[in-house]
Parts: sequence; C-alpha cells; structure tokens
Amino acid sequence: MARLEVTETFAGVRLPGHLHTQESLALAGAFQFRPSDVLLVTYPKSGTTWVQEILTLIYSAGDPALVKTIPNWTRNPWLEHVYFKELPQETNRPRLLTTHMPQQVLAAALRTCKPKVIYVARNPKDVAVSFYHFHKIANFLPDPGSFSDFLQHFLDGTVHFGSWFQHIKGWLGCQEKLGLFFITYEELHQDLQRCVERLSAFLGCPLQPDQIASVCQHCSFTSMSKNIMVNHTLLSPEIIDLSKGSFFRKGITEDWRNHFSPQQSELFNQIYQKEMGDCCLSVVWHMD
Ligand code: PPS
Repeated sequence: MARLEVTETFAGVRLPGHLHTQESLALAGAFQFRPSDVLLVTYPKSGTTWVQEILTLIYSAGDPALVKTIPNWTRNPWLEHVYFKELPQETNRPRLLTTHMPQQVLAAALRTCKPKVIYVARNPKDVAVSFYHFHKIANFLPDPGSFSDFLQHFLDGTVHFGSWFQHIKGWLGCQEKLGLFFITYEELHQDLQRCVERLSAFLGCPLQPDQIASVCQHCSFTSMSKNIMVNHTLLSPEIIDLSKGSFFRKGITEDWRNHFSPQQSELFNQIYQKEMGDCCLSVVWHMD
C-alpha cells in the first residue's frame, strides 16, 4: 500500500490515499465499539502520538515494555487506516483506538455503544506550523508550498484532514453526550504528571506515584524521540523522509511565533474569533 499520489474524499474531507481507501473509511464509520474501548480523537499534529504513548503506559502501569516493542500504529491503531481490519480484535485488555475522523463519521457508531472518548487539542497556530513541517517529510501529503500558501489552505480548511475549526467544533458539540474527556497539548506541557493522573482517573485505572513517575519518564519528548516504535524510523523513506526533518521536530508550545508574520497572526485571530466565538471552548491559547 503506497498510493502516495492518491487523494480520497470522504465526508467532505480530503485524506491521503496512502492508508485510506473508501472501504477502510466506510468500515470506520460502521465500527462496532465496545464500552471498554478507549478512542483517542485528534486533528493531526495535536499530540496524538504523545497521548497514544501515555495511554499504553497507563494501561501497563508505567512498564515501558509494550511501548518499546510494539509500534504505536499496532498498539493504538487508527480506525480508518487500511490495515485496521487485519488487526486482531479479541483481547482481554481495553482496545486503545485512534482516529483523526470528523465527528459526523463516527457519531452513529458512538451513539449505540459508548466507549471512553478522549479529545486532544492544540493551539491551532502551532498545529498549522507542525503540519506544515510534516508535509515536507510525509510523501503521502501534497507539497505544502510556502508557509504562507499552506497557512491559507489551513485557514480555508482545504488541507488534507479538513478544517481544524470544523473538527474541534464537531467533537466539542457532542462533548456531553459522549462524556468526552478534553485535554490540550499545552496542559500536557504545563503539568504532565497532573494530566496523567486525570487521564488514569478518567480511565478507571488508578496508578501509584512511582507508576505515574514512570509514565512521565517514558513519554517525555527525549524518550519518545529515541523510541523507534514511534519515531518513524521503521517506515520506508519513500513514505516518511527523515532526511528532510524529524517527526519529533521541536515538541514545544508557541513555535508559531517563529513562523507567523504580524499580518498572518492578525488574520488567523480574526478567523479564529469568527469560527470559535460561539464555541464552548474554555481553553484560551496564547494567540497574541
Ligand atoms: S500525527 O502525525 O497527527 O500523529 O502527529 P501528532 O502526534 O498529533 O503530533 C506531532 C507533534 O507532537 C509533538 N510531540 C511531542 N511534544 C512534546 N512531548 C512529547 N512527548 C511529544 N510527542 C510528540 C511532535 O514533536 C509534533 O510537534 P512539533 O511541533 O512538530 O514538534
């Protein structure tokens, strides 16, 4: 499966044909969840891999054996990817699932059998920067052009995976109905230990202080960037070309300040205000 030049459109969203087919996307929409499932939902570049690592470590009580021996796409697979149907579904552990899908694709499946849903969000200015750099190394995404060109597509919602605004508004719109646990990349940065405690309480998986310390140690940027199960070195350079940049690029907040001109920042803020003004989002990112 390479299909590096193919783009699929599903539910109005453009997706890379590498790893997505109409069949795999339809299967995601019809997926039979179980109440014991844990579904991690993100817009790309929001902290997906970080939280995948945290979830595996929480369910392993801080033991790094699994995160060091099984790739993240096998232990926390994306529902919508082509290989998903091949993965064994019978397990006595909670299934840790991941998705970038917009809410409307999974709404029906989630309504019938409520898994635990975790939504991770990140300052969209930093998402745009991280996504831009990822386009340069991911050969299954289009050439991003200049940062200015890419930012315009990001704001228009014409990038692959669709509009950041529609994604977050869609999922937050059913926060109560799904009992969705909302957390941000910025909170993980500010107080990782507290976030691990909150997540483990939400999952009904309480940990001892030494186990929490071990989770935090093994999901640090330094540990993860060296872990071949997540740092993308297992992938062929035809798919992800790490000679052009790193998947674990900077791992910081507010890198947007190094990329946005004052005019781009102002335009972004105007659109953010227009799109998010009525939204119940209580997080205030540093947008100025
Ligand atoms: S993807 O492709 O959607 O799965 O990408 P995703 O994992 O959501 O986001 C990648 C960005 O998250 C950063 N990252 C981390 N930051 C801090 N600490 C840890 N442990 C960590 N793990 C991943 C990663 O560096 C990408 O952000 P940028 O800003 O590009 O560095």
